[in-house]
Amino acid sequence: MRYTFLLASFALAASSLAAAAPADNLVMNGNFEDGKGLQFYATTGWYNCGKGTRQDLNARTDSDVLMYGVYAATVNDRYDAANKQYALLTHSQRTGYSVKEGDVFTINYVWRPFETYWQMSRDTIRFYLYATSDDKMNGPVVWSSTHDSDFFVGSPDVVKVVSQKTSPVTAAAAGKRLFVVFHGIDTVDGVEGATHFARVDNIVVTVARSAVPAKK
Ligand SMILES: [Ca+2]
Ligand SMILES: [Ca+2]
Repeated sequence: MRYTFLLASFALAASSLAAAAPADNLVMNGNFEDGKGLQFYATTGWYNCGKGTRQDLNARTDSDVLMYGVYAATVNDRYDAANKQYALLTHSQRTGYSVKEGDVFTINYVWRPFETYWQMSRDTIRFYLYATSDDKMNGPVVWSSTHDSDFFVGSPDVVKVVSQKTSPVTAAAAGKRLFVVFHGIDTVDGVEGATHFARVDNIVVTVARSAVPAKK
């Protein structure tokens, strides 16, 4: 009887563990908890490909508006449209995943504005997934999918959950490495000016094979 109970308990524990295990997240350190400092060079997995590519800027914060765990990414909305340069703080990661034709990715994350330093009716979070012909971060793009969050509505004390699906990977990108980039963007002017901040956390990017072959 006791043995059966133990077995049942073990089975339950094992199934709970399986259920609790996250789907295969293609992003390393998507919760920003790994690292030995706040800067990009001290935050595991993340590189600043933003304007100036300064790795001494803060990739994450451990103060003010915390979300999950101790750290969250800090982003801003500055995008130099004239020069097509990303925001000053632009998190990028060369994942360990090689894309396949027809792959569709699901992007999940949470975010919130940083108090009043975010323009609710014009600033959003932008995620950009892509692959390049030479597998270099700034190489020729052969497939990409861009996704903006909605504008933030409601109390900035409540985090918003975002879940979006990319377009299918095209044949031209098959076998190339997946890059994940995100930053804030001012949808109205997107140019230099006052800098507005927000927080992003718990990024999970998973892959599902598309039922529909990608267009060639
Ligand atoms: Ca976190
Ligand atoms: Ca703005």
